[in-house]
Amino acid sequence: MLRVIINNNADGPTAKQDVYDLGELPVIRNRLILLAIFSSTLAISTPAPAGEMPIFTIRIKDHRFHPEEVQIPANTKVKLIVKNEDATPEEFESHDFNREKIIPGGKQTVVFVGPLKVGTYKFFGEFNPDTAQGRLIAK
Ligand SMILES: [Cu+2]
Repeated sequence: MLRVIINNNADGPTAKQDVYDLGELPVIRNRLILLAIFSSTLAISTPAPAGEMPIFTIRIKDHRFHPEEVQIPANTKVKLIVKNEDATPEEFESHDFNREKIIPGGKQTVVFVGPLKVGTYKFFGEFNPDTAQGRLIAK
């Protein structure tokens, strides 16, 4: 058990002393630990710039994009998750924002895009360009 001894005056070690029982200290320490954990949780959940990146999911099904039009914020880097739900591979491609990525059947990939200025940016599935057509609308 811990005790804190406080001298009431400056008369030396024989002076009257107040003794405080600090049997509660472990509880205080536990609270401090909890506070520290809580504080670090706050620090982690504080949005970092990278954590704010908007995410958009585009599915490929029957050789078409779903949705075919995706609105994204202009002047902002965004993350596209492209899921190929067809059995055959597809190539997600765009000349407008200069990306090209093959996605095997049943797989998905991540494509980072931008920041793009306000405008319309086409993309297509190079293996099925007759049907797989889509566009990003940056606004
Ligand atoms: Cu290509």
